[in-house]
Amino acid sequence: MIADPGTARVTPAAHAGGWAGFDACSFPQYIPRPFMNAKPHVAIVGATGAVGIEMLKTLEKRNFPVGKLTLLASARSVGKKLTFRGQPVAVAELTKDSFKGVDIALFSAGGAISRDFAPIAVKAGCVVIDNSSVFRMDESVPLVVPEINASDIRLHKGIIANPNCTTAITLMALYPLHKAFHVKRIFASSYQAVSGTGAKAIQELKRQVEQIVAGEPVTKEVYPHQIAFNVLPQVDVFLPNGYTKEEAKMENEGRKIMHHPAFRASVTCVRVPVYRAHSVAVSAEFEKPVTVETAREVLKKAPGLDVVDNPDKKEYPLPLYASDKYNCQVGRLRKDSAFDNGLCFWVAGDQLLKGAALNAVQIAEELMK
Ligand code: 2RA
Repeated sequence: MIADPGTARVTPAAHAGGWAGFDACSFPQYIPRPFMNAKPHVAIVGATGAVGIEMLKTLEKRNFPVGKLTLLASARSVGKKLTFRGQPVAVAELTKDSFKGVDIALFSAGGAISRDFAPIAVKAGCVVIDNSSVFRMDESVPLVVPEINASDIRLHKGIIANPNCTTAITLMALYPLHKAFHVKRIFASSYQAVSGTGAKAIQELKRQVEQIVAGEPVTKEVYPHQIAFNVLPQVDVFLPNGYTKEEAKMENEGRKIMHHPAFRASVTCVRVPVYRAHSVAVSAEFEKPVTVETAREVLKKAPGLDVVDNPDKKEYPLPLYASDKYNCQVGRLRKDSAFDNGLCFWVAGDQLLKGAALNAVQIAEELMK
């Protein structure tokens, strides 16, 4: 049985022997390969979605050595063509026979598709890099941010999970600080862009802004409330403890990625009328004393992270400028006034890239090493 990572809070004790306390999902049919094809056949499942399109662009931009490319989606996208290296590539329908000869499959088509098709792909001999939450807390599945725990990739049994976008962006700044000062707990609030919900939510924000400007009644299809000129303190569904699934992921996935079973996180996730890039305000408490200066030195050296922190010049990370960038940005560094060994910071990152497509392609790059 695979536990839904959003529904259970993982206790520190449950982590003691491994990544997590969930039942293992094993893939006995997976036969490890001695080496990866030097020019792998790559498939993108969910190729026409917001993340799928970014996966395609990222493979091209980073010159990933794609030998053959297969683009897969639901029947209604068949016939569409996407461009890769200047050539049109037709989208094919995802079926159980889609994975013959495929070496690496990047999945971003939602949890139900991953649950049904990832084991089929593994059985066909493919390594799956999955962007859904379905396998993240399964103890047989590495959950990876390459800048943090790339070595976990080697333990895969056919599936490697991409983390939740808000968690990945937060950890890009938190993990280097953890290595230096040992984090105990965080309190955080996220400011999440509508593209995290998907293409329909982008259209909803645009439509509502136009309706308001035109003095027309606002229509709602995606969110339960108007998102234009508003903020919604709900991302994903509520759990019995009052947190949402999105909020629970920060602690559960953070523990697994950082190999830090005692990590605590109390998070409020908020949807904001921003098209792209998530931001997170974090108050972190550490075991060791931390100063702004020592934290800045640590963060300056962190891979995949830019320090944008010049309050005198009103310079700090902004989602508008973090969009389309591979690196996350951190700023507003200050001593936390409520903790003895505390630091506040603000981190922003493109959730379609570091929170999804880029992270997946980075995992694929690690597989090639
Ligand atoms: C969101 N966490 O922003 C999602 C995207 N993966 O809602």
